[in-house]
Amino acid sequence: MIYVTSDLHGCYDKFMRLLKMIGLKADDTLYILGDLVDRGPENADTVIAAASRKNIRVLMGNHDYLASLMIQKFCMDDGPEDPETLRAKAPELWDIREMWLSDGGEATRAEIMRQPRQVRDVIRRFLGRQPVFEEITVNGQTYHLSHSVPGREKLLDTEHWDLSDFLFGRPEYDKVYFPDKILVTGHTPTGLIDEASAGRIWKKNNHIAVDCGAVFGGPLGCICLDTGEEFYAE
Ligand SMILES: [Mn+2]
Repeated sequence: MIYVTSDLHGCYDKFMRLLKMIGLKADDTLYILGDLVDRGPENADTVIAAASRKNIRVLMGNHDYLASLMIQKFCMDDGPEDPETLRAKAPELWDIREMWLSDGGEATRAEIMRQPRQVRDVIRRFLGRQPVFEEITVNGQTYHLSHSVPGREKLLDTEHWDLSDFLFGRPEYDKVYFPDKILVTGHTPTGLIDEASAGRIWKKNNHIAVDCGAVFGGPLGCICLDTGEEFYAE
């Protein structure tokens, strides 16, 4: 069976409950469409749990990309942490660091700094090396999986794709992109697509949006692509 979830954001307990709920077997695959870290309570454990299972495939989200870069630049030394010393390591990224910290990165940073250097390195490598999209076929139906997608015109213009389109893109949920392909994405909590769908997986116009806002108090949503069955770990 193929399962898809997204936007764990350090919600380790919900992640563990979801794994139990779906009963993930050795020959099943669970896709996580990015944003393993930031905002939530257990970011390091969430990454390690995902990285250590062969039947879990992770695609990169914007928070994973940024966390990987920030850990590499600012979190690998154990020396003094005064702002001047830190800033000197990568002055060109200092503003981005501030943005990351205020957008949920502080939770990840604090946890990462408590880990041995070797573990930090494993986490930042894992977060930084995942693919941004994957296309799969289940029961004859093709699915495009990624953290996000850009607008329809941009996605159809394959020559001008940019990495950031799949990390920060703004999907047009009111448009069918492909008549024969379903786009499965996270990144946008479903309550923002349609208020009535808050906390539930949203399906329409050959889109499936799976981010149910686990870190904002919603469940961690998951869909089985073979059966259509939905799972919600509270
Ligand atoms: Mn995101």
